[in-house]
Amino acid sequence: ATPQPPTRGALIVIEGLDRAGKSTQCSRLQQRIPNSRIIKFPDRSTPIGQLINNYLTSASSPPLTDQAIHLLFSANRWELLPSLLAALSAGETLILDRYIYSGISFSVAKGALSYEYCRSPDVGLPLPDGIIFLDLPPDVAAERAGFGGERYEKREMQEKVREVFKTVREREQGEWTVVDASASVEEVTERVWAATEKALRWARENELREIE
Ligand code: NYM
Ligand code: MG
Repeated sequence: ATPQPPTRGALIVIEGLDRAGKSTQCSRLQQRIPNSRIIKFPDRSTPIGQLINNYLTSASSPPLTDQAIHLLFSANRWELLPSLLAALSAGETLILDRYIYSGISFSVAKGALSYEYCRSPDVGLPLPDGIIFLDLPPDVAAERAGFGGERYEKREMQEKVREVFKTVREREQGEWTVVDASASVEEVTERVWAATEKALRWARENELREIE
């Protein structure tokens, strides 16, 4: 018989505001899913990622315009695309800590860029098999650890981002699951896992699609 190519890996996205518990949930998933890897966006290790890091830590002077930083966040995803696709077709499951949905939500929340403008540079990237949104009111998030010094880590900004994320969930294709991230870590873990099992099943039976 002809050797069969390996089943593709799944593309799973964890989204949420700063301090919603994304990193914890990503590493729990990674431990639970064989042959899986976490990819964090922004990936600050690349040259584009370093520009993004400078912007977030206010080290770029004068600061980049809203358009410029928005396009860099997207370019940071496009530069990783070949390695993401190679991993998926080799059967590796990718757990993304943020993706285009953070890209749209944070940039729209700043007030000057339209929704359509913000989503357009990401059109053509792979569509996730499942998107899990860890929902946490910003006041609860602030109590958890207090915001750090990075740009966007302000209460009013986080409130706006949370609002835009609601629109994103209504408008963006893909299988969305909202998990109340104020529940205990164990409860959140179980709900995230239930959504992930669905995504893993979906990925076994369906080809990878592109964001339209
Ligand atoms: N962020 C993240 C964006 O504004 N656009 C994007 O496309 C992505 C992926 O960067 N406050 C924002 C959200 C965060 C900040 O992310 C840094 P992290 O996960 O805290 O390193
Ligand atoms: Mg952060």
